Amino acid sequence: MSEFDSKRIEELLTLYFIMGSTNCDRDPVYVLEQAIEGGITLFQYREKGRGALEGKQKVKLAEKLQKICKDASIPFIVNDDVDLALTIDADGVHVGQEDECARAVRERIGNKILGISTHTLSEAHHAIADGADYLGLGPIYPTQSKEDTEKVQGTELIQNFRELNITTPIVGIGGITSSNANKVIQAGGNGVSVISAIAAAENVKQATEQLKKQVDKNVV
Ligand code: 3NM
Repeated sequence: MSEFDSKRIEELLTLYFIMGSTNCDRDPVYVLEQAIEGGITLFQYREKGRGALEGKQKVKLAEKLQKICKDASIPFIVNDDVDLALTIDADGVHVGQEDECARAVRERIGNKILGISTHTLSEAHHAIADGADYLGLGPIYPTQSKEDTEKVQGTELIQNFRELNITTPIVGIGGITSSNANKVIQAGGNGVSVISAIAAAENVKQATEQLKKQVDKNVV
């Protein structure tokens, strides 16, 4: 487990913004600053997809975005790149089922935050045994932001996990907007994770505020 207890992880998951350069048609620095002003609670650097930065350029953008997060006391998570997370001393790592083995990641990152994407009960049990601080469940709704997703799960997946006594912090992901975020929380999610609802919004700050309001209203 990480240095954060699960109550704190639950709070951090409230509005979890994920972004890389390929998700923005504007300067990612500007988008992140606006999202922070709007009230995000956690940030994940996910530099993936066609045209994603590599090598030094990837590290450089990571460092820029990390500094913005640090100044705002928003923990900075790196998607699926443990070397990068260790190089820049990020606050945590998020891995999927197809990424580096979660148990090995936990060993390498010590008490940094570890998030794991899971889609079935068996994956969830393994993730928890491997030392996950939180589970990412998705895609809850159809998404344009990731090509190789599992089938759409609906909020039932979150509800099922809770009914089966999975008490680990859960964040929903995939197609979440301010119109459906309430359902993710009502099903038992601790928060919502979004790319396009913030990164592609015309007014990033306002879109973030709207999402935050919907989540806060439903968190018990
Ligand atoms: N992971 P948006 S869905 C990064 O199902 C990611 O595990 C998913 O983007 C999963 O908020 C997804 O734009 C994309 O739908 C989420």
